[in-house]
Amino acid sequence: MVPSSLRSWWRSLRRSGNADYRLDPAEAKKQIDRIPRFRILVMGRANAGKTTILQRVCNTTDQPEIFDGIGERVDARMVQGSLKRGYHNIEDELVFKSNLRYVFHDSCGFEAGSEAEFDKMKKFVTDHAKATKLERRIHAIWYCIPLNESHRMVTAAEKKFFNECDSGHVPVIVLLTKADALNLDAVDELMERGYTEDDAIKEAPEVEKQLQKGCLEKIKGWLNELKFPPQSYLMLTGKLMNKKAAD
Ligand SMILES: Nc1nc2c(ncn2[C@@H]2O[C@H](COP(=O)(O)OP(=O)(O)O)[C@@H](O)[C@H]2O)c(=O)[nH]1
Ligand SMILES: [Mg+2]
Repeated sequence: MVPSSLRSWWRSLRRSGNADYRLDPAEAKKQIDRIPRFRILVMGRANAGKTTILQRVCNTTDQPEIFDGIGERVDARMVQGSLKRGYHNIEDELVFKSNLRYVFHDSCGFEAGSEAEFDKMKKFVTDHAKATKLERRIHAIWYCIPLNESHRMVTAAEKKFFNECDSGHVPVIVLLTKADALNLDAVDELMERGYTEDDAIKEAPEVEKQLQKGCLEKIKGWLNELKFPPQSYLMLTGKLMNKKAAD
């Protein structure tokens, strides 16, 4: 059974639906301490910034160690080699030595459009969402959407996932990554309006905030229409990507 306080935490996450939402660190710690290992499925297209977030959360720049579904170590080079060929296994557990409390699964594969990979991901979500043993369950899904490609923020892959994948009670949180790319967009926009480069750089943070807000609204507009919309959205700005916030 899921402890009731954990359920109420999920409910509060669901209710918040707010990009600025941050759990009080003390409360987060209390909840996380209830679970021996926090298991998270990380999704998002290649280069969305998935590995970077996991490293940030685990306070490391190391690559994760990889174990297969029965706890045998998988040679990292093999996985990287096979990753290129598209044989990455969602069941593999990614663990960082620096923080053994987290176990990550990387969905890498279905975003490229393969129906078989999508079905595998969906089965993984359904199986692990229902798992009766808390230890085997996935506790959250983090769906990374990068903001550096403004023309393709929400692609067919995101639409398919949020239309077809019912994660049950497992919260899906959209992480908006690479928000810093919008700073450059803001500078460009100001220079197009006739600002000098220096003035544009000075004024950029304000415009950057508006661009962030605009991206968030657009993404919410697209995803909240779908059958299984995310529970919440989190903009990973510089502030949130720094070490203290990552804790
Ligand atoms: N500008 C910027 N680059 C990022 C950010 N996060 C990741 N990157 C870069 O994007 C590339 C892909 O990141 P990675 O975490 O490997 O993506 P993954 O393929 O989803 O695991 C790397 O070169 C990262 O350094 C970010 O927040 N801002
Ligand atoms: Mg990666």
